[in-house]
Amino acid sequence: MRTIPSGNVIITCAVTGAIHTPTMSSALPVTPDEIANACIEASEAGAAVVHVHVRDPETGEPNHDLDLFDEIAGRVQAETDVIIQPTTGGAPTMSPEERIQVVNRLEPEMCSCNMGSINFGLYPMLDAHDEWEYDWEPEYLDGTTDLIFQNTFEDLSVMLQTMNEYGTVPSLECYDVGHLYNLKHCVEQGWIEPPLHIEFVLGIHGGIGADSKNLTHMKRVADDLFGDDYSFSTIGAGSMEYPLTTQAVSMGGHARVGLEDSLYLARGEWAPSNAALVEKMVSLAWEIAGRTPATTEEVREFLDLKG
Ligand code: KMH
Ligand code: ZN
Repeated sequence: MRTIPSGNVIITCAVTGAIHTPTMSSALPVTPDEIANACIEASEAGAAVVHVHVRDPETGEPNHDLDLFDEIAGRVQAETDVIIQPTTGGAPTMSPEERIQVVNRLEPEMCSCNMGSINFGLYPMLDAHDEWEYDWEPEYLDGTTDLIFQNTFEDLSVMLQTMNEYGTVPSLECYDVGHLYNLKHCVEQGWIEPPLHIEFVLGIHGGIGADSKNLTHMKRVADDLFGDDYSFSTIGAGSMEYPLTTQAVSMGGHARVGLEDSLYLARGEWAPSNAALVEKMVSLAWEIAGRTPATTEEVREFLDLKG
C-alpha cells in the first residue's frame, strides 16, 4: 500500500448521492446552490475532496444534467480550491454512456469509477418506501426487486480510457472483493496504469457487508494484487460509516463521509450538515490515529492530479 508522505488523511465528503431522498433528511442538499454550499462548507471543515452528484432542483430526483454539474463546479471553484470529484456512477437507473459524459464536459481532475456490476437489490429501498414519503415515485420501484448497476468490462474499458484521455484520476469504487480482481484485469489490459487510488465500499446491499473483518480482507487482497502501487479510502454505508472509516484511518488509509453515505452523525442523531460529518471525521482521525486532514496541495501531489 502507498502511504501519503505527510501521514495526513485524505477526507472526501460525498454531499448528496443518489440513494437518499430529500424527505429522509432536511439536511440533504438538492439545488445547485445547496450542493455548492455543502461542498464549500465541507472543504472549510477539512475535506480535501468533494464527491458530487446532481439532482432535479424541483423534485430532488437524481439526474445527470451536465449544466448542473457545471454550475456547481463553477460556484465551488470560485470560493475554494477543493478537489471536485464528480460521480460517473450517477444512479443505477442511468446508462454507462450517460454517466461518463460528465468527464467529457467538465474534464475534472478526479472522478469516481465503479469497478463492476452489482445488483443493488431493492429490499432496503422497498422497506424504506413504507417509512418515507417520496417526492417522486422512483423508477426502480416499478414492479421489480432487482436493480442492476451495470459496469461491464466493456463499460470499464470505455470509462477508464476516457478518464485517461482527459487526465482525470479515478477513485476506483470496489463494492466487493471481486471488483479488486476486475481492477487487476483492467490494469493488465492497459486501460489504467498504477498507482491506483481505491475506494473500498462496504455495506451496499448486493456488495460486501459493512464489517471490520471484511475491510481487513479487502485490504489484504488489494495488498496481494497491487503491492505498493495503490492507496485506499473507505466508505462504510449507514451506521458503519465511522467504525469503518476510523479503522481505515488506523490502517494508514483514507476516509469518505457525507450525507450520500449516511444521514446520521451518531446513533439516533440526524446529521445537521455535511460539514458536521467532516468535522467528526477530523476529530476521530486525530483522536484515534493522530492524523490531521491532508491539504488539497498534498492530495494533488500524492495522486498526481492535473490541478
Ligand atoms: N453511492 C456509493 C455507494 C459513484 O457515485 O460513482 C458509491 C458511489 C459511486 O459514490
Ligand atoms: Zn456517489
